[in-house]
Amino acid sequence: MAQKAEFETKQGQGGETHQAIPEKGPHDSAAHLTTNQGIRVSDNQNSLKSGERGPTLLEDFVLREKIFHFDHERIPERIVHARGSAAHGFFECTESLADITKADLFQRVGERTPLFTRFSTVAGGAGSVDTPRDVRGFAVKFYTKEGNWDLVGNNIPVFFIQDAIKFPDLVHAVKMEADRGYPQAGSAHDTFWDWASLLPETTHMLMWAMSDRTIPRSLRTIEGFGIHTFRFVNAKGKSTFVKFHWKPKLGVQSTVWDEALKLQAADNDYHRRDLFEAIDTGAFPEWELGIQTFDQAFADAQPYDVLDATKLIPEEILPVRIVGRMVLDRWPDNFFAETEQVAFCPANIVPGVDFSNDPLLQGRLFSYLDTQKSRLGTANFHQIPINAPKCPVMNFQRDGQMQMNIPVGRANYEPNSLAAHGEEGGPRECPMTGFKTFEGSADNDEQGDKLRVRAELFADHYSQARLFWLSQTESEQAHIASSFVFELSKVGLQQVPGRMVAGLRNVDEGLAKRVADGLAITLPPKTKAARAPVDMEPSPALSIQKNMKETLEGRCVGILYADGSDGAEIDALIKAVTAAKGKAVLVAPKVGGAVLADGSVRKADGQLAGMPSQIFDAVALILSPEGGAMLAKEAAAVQFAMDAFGHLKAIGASDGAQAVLDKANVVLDEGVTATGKDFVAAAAKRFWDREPSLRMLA
Ligand code: HDD
Repeated sequence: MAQKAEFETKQGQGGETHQAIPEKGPHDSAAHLTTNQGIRVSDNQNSLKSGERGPTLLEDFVLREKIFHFDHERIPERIVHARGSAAHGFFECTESLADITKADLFQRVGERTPLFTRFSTVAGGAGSVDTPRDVRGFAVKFYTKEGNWDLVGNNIPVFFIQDAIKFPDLVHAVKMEADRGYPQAGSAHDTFWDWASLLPETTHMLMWAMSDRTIPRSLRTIEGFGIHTFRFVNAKGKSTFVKFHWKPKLGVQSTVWDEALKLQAADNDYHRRDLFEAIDTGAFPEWELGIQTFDQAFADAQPYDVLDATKLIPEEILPVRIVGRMVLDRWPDNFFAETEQVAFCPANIVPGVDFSNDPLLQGRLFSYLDTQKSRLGTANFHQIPINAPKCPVMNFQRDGQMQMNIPVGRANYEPNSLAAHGEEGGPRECPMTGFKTFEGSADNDEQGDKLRVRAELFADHYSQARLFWLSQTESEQAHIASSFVFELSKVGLQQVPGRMVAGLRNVDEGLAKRVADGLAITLPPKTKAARAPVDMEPSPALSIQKNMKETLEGRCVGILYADGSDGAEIDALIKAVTAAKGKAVLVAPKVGGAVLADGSVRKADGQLAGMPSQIFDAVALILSPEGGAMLAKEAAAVQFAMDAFGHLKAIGASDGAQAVLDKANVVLDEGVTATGKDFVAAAAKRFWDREPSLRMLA
């Protein structure tokens, strides 16, 4: 019987693979499978049974431990920003800021500080798609020599609310509805718009949320913002207000709405895969760090309050000074250990950086530390490797669940006189170099009374929403108006769309009318503004289209070919795309490839049915007349061309592709070219002018 069991064990293990791995010798323990107690496991395929067909035995500690650990693998996901992707990298100081901050990472040009950056969507769960219309989180943990500094921002420079006390309402309203459990990862539903339409302070951020900023092409092409006004403090104790900006090297790039929707079906992990592949191939994503710095006199002269997180400072008024760069050059070794367990907190600052009295920021200082305790389960979450500072950590905090350190000696209190008597006394305060909170109160001269109020200028909810609107191109305005229509069209509560449009009349009458028309509702009376808006000069820096970089770098070209295609034409295009630092991907009806005109077989990177054109920035169709005629009867090929055209992308086509283009209603314009030089130039752009001929926009 025993012999039989042994025989069955080996069979059950899937034969050859098991046999092919030689068992290591007794001294080579690294490769041995063990339990968590270090006991070597002889059989990882069969549980311990009473007899060949008998019940499994409770005694089986190998089975019990394995299942026990598995049962507890998941931790609570983040209450917001649950879906995220992250990478390691470094910050390099390119300009010394010693005059305005003593923060060590900004002192010496060329010095690098390791960091870990996590991007996220906000509303969806951890397993939700990458491309819903949503704000993107942009959180950076700098492991400085003086401790960790977390800059926890978003890809939009303003926020929905002015006071942290409203955050739980925002999150409850936007996440899936309490009774029905949907929608996942989207704001186009009753509760979000019910709440938002009742709160005029959301208007400015809503304008951004309805713009193409919330449907980014890639995480590599989003801006990042610290949003709040922070402080820098220099060695003399002087404070300077500062706002932080991350500017992507590749410029800001977004998708169009229909493309974003189709991407959800084409690839759930579109942004995660894109980030992974960029790092994997050595095309390291890069951002510049910029700052806007100002003093109290500047703040006092603005028509808005710099402590109000629903306001920005236009770059044209206060230019952004580039002081460093961030490069992401290493994918995490383990998703859970690093991306999931990383714990950001805006309260993590270093000497030389300090907070302002922004009431949104002040509330955040509590929330993040608090949430990590329920998410990571212990007050010792700072000891998890991804969260641990890379400088010494020494204090008298002790014990707690999952304590990983073994402090030695008796010194667990302070002050103590143990050192004077030959024992280890432990660390001491550092009055000279330790963190000191900035003492000045220039921005808080009303301290004293306890008031549940907001400062006067916070009541202006529309001036900057209008500034944003007026700064957009015609095409961007059409996208914003259409997004409002789309989102409000999903709202069933009768009272909500009109209420929203009534508020938009304070932003722009034309916008309000377009949204009302798009919903086929009568234009409601204007909402009375709590404070009359002021006129601000448009800021071209707030437009994506006005600032797009015409570059193929980091962009991806899909080349569709089939039996009979010209191999030389394919090769020439791959060469030209690669020379322009783009990536060429070969798509054929069958993944094994196609037989080219010269009889050779060219393998594809992907099958047509699994690689629709929305995953590319531009497409080329290199087809023989026979291949073109064949693919004109293939819906996926026709859709490939039709979507590329509809998503305003460049299309390079050989003569033989004409039948597919005709079927796809692709008409000639400056974005539709032959597959040579002109196409490579066109592939670096989007053709916004094409859009009005293709879809009805509000
Ligand atoms: Fe927050 C996570 C960004 C306001 C409470 N937030 C979180 C993350 C980002 C932001 C990027 C994900 C970090 C990661 O990748 O792990 N949050 C912002 C920005 C805000 C903001 C830019 C406004 C300017 N947040 C905000 C407020 C509160 C919170 C006002 C509460 C009072 N945020 C949280 C949180 C989260 C969080 C519940 C969820 C998971 C976590 O913290 O670690 O504490």
